[in-house]
Amino acid sequence: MSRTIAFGDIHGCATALDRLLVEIQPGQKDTVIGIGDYVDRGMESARTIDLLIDLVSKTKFVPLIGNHELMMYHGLYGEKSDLDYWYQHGGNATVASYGGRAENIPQHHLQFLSHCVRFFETDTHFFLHANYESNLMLAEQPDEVIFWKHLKSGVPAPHVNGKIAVVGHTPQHEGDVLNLGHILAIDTYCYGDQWLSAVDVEAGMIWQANNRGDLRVSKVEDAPESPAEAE
Ligand SMILES: [Mn+2]
Repeated sequence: MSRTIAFGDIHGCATALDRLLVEIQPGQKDTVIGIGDYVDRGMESARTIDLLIDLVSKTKFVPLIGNHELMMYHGLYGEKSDLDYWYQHGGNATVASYGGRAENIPQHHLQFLSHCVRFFETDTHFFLHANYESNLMLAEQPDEVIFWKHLKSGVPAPHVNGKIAVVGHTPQHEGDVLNLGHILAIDTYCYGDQWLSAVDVEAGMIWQANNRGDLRVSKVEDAPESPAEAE
């Protein structure tokens, strides 16, 4: 049996990620998608990247780019102002997890960052970090939408490809996956003391863990009849 499992925004919450991986035990037949924002804000970005690199050999792992990976990349390779910007948006926590010096970030972690991709799709779903333009091909989505635009500043119409979108980036402050029918929002605010979610998108199964190591399992709820507000 092969599964398609998407992980929401991790933001350095390695304890929660580790708990989910122990529970789910993804294997060689499973496609695992990281929705982006692996680093920043939480305490354990370095260990998070280690856990994700481990998934590369154990599963079919597709790490997407989030806006925080972009900020980190530009911070490390760009101007001083890019570094300052990253630090102000949670990069300080990431560097702290490497012992307080950006120079300590190992080469294989930088390589992992450079291998992250903008989007992924299956026959039924597509996956990207933040948001999309419904009438543009996935490869043509602008950076400011695919990496940055919150759902609360605009819930798009169903994409012309007819598939269900799976996105992160817009934190669901109550800790619950949001099902809008054509969009599944899976950032459940782990770094804000809520939950990290992993969703088997075909089975509609949700696993959630937090930084205390608690685990809960549920099903994706039916979408509301009337258009709902993204939190
Ligand atoms: Mn984000």
